[in-house]
Amino acid sequence: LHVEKGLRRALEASQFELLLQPKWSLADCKVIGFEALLRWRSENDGLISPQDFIPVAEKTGLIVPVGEWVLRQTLAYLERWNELGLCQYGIAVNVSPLQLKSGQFVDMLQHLLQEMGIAGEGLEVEITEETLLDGYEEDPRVQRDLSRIRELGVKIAIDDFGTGYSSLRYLRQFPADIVKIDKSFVSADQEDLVEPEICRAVVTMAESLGMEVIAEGIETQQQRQQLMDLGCRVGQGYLVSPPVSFDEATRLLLVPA
Ligand code: G
Ligand code: G
Ligand code: MN
Ligand code: NA
Repeated sequence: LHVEKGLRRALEASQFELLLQPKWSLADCKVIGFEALLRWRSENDGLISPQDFIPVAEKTGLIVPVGEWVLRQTLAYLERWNELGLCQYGIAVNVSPLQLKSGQFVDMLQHLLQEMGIAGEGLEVEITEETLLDGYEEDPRVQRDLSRIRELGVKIAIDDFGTGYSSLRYLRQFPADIVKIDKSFVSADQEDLVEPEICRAVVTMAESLGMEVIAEGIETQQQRQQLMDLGCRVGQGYLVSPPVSFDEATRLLLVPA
């Protein structure tokens, strides 16, 4: 109840901040796009991670307005970059299962793109493998929603891939453009890849299906090199950058390191 009240106030008092984490080319570490990651700066409890408030937002239905705020903010960022001539950079947003199940997500997405005059091509939607596994066969609406999202030009990425205990052959049934290898296979406390065989299998399978692969959680040069050797081309992780503010992200694009 405490968190629910806080979330309502956060929406009114704009206590949310949407950080951006770069996605980069493994070969030269050049930034090619971003993932939007939400933060809540609470008056009483400081910075709260989405892991701690998204579940409450889902239970209370507040995930719908929170999700709308995230989308609006993302489109506002893209609009700003368009004005600065930085229109080749896209942003991926995380969408929770409850947002999809609310049945309002795609209508809202379509409406906001129209209202703000932004092309869907600048946007990606990240949906976890678990959500896809749960929803895809049982709920025909999820399938229809995914098709509609792609018709808007928006790309679909399967997030946290490999954690949903699905076998690789499930990959072919999802209408996705991008597969994100979960960071648990990439980094832990050592220097090398944790599960090179799994990374290789995902890369091979995704390539044969014409999907792009992004490796998450890259923290060391060794991991970057090993992933390149496995045929992976794009990555994300602290090695190049943690999630940063919009201004910092824009600076990265205007003044490349
Ligand atoms: O940034 P990070 O560690 O702290 O994110 C923690 C979890 O919260 C991740 O699983 C991430 O996908 C999720 N998350 C981050 N931002 C959002 C968001 O805007 N919406 C939803 N639904 N989940 C998010
Ligand atoms: O579940 P999802 O993949 O959407 O969330 C990404 C999460 O991973 C975020 O919480 C983000 O802050 C975190 N993250 C990003 N880069 C790294 C990294 O290099 N190492 C670790 N351990 N976590 C990372
Ligand atoms: Mn994600
Ligand atoms: Na992920």
